[in-house]
Amino acid sequence: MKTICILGLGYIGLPTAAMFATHGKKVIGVDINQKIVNTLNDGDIHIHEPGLRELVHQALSSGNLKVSIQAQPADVFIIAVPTPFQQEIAQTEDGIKYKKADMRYVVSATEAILPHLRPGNLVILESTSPPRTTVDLVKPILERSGLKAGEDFYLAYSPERVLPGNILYELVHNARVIGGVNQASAEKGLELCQSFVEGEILFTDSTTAEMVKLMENTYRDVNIALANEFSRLAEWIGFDEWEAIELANHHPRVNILRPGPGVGGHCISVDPWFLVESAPEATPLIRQARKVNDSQPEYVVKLIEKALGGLVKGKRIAALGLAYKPDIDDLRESPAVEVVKLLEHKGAHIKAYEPFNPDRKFETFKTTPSLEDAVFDADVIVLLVGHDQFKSIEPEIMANITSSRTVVDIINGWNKEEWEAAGFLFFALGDRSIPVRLM
Ligand code: SAJ
Repeated sequence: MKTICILGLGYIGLPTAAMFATHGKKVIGVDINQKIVNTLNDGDIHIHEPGLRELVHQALSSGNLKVSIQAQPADVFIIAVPTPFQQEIAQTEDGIKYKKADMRYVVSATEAILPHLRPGNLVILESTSPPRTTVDLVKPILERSGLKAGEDFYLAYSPERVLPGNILYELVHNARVIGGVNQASAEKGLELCQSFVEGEILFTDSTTAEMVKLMENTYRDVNIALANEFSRLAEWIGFDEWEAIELANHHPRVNILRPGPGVGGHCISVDPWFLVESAPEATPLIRQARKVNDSQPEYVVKLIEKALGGLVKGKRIAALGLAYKPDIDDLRESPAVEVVKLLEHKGAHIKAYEPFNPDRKFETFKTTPSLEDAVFDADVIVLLVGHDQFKSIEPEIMANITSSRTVVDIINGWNKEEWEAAGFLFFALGDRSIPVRLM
């Protein structure tokens, strides 16, 4: 297994390609987007991820990594293309609404492998996919070659579970699950992973491996929904949710997650739907959690309205952070972007500052080049994402660069007493001091 062809050079494919290439494998990284291929060939990268630029540079300059828009013959093929959901909402006969996975990229990546598939090859699907994708979708396409999966070539599903922001460490150190269509396929996968994985490598069948990934992210989604629901209770009942969570988490079997503007990214806000799609009637809890998390931006907007004494129309709002989570540039499914869009829709004038995406154009607004530009004439400053650079802002310094004397902290990033001492009215998600019920 000397040569590896990786299809999809995104958040998973590119780090994986660079990792194999810097561990002695010959890697062909394939992306259908010519712009991405050009960027990489020009020595640049299209993703912000700590350490990735250096690793890709090392991989390319060693000659072990080559990038191309077309798949090429190899010993191993790894599919790491996106699996978004379809835009149209599906519905069961009983009227249950749900979102369905869009598997077009997996299908076309698998079809791109087909002309190059040879006896003895290993194909690994890494894209998060609905249960049974490996056996029901990928296998039949590859078997159009006349070769049999598990007999003539090896086929496995191995979910990638690295955390954006910490990808390079987790690629090496996380436990890895390999689900083969048969034992021999899983063993081949193990042999490959051993070239750089230092975490435990665990075997199973391909459908169980698909479920492992979906269950992990769904577990997280449901638990974040609970934390978000608690933030609504904080306003109803009048307690400080952050303090209550901190105290509850001293219990040896409790670990309540953090409330926030909602759940974003391409994983946790998407993957639970893959389970719902498989059995809409059997997944009411998962659906409800999605509903709670998807409605959290609306709730946050109500909180901002409250802080402004009722209406946001005509108000100048400085939004700090648009990424889907702290210290990364990724804006996919970001609830912070959703909050900004909802505020704009209600007639607010938004100035959003996103340090990892300054001066970026959105449909109806553009991010400011600097923090000062966003806040100087604001009526209210809203902290939406816990980027380190925001959490370390001194309230006295902010007081000097803004006309605003009101802040709304959605992520528990700032210290209420300090901001009040600097002359700000301080509102926060999950804070007892919100006087009137918002719902
Ligand atoms: N969030 C909260 N409260 C929390 C934790 C997260 O509101 O207590 C929000 C974040 O702000 C963000 C979203 O949830 O909007 C997701 O963030 P995350 O850091 O929990 O996870 P992701 O989406 O970046 O990465 C997840 C990880 N899965 C799990 O932790 C189970 C990662 O290991 C997976 O590899 C990744 O999904 C993936 O690719 O599926």
